Amino acid sequence: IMVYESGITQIETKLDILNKENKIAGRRNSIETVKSRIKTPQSIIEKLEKKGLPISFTSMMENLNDIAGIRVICPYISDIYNIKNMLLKHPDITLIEEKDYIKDPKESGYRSLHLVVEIPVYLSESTHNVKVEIQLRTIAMDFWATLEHELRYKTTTSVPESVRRELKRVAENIAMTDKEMEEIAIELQHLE
Ligand code: 0O2
Repeated sequence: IMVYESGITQIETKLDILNKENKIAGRRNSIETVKSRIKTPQSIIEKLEKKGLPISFTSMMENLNDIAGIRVICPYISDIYNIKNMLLKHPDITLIEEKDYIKDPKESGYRSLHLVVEIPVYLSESTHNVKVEIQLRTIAMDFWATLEHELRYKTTTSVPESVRRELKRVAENIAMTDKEMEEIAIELQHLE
């Protein structure tokens, strides 16, 4: 767990440096908030069981990519791709997997960019390549995902089809608003 926490810290530091650099250069902040978490043992066991995988330390290390998770919340959609490109330029970061749920939203309406990256963590006598899942999304996407997660994932009864459709419709409205806000921001930039 300490190694996973160190992986998170290293990526958080990279994001923090980017923010500071933007500030000094007088550019607007491309990161609104950064949240991180380590998956709980209970949640790790549940995920391995769900996938029909053995419950062991090796199985966890080999099969789960989201033990260490970072969520980066950005003002605009373009910020998401800028941050991705910036992170992937770092020689110590290797992209393992990318799922672009902004270009191809999930059936539920969920939108985010998911990256699984590997980063080396140097201990006194060994080096561990740690996988970290980075979820990048806008403030609007985060608003939807947070409330939908609470409503859908955590309910014990299954969500009726009509409610699923409603949630998807709301996600589409939000996506439209995201695009409109970015267009306004670009228009204002051109005036400067
Ligand atoms: P938690 O508590 O957020 O960690 P994989 O993880 O790749 O083995 P899967 O399902 O293919 O499994 O991964 P996917 O879809 O790339 O990402 C899973 C995570 O994305 C979820 O984590 C959620 O955080 C988020 N997510 C995916 N779909 C939805 C959705 O429809 N609504 C919301 N609100 N979030 C979603 P966990 O593990 O479910 O939980």
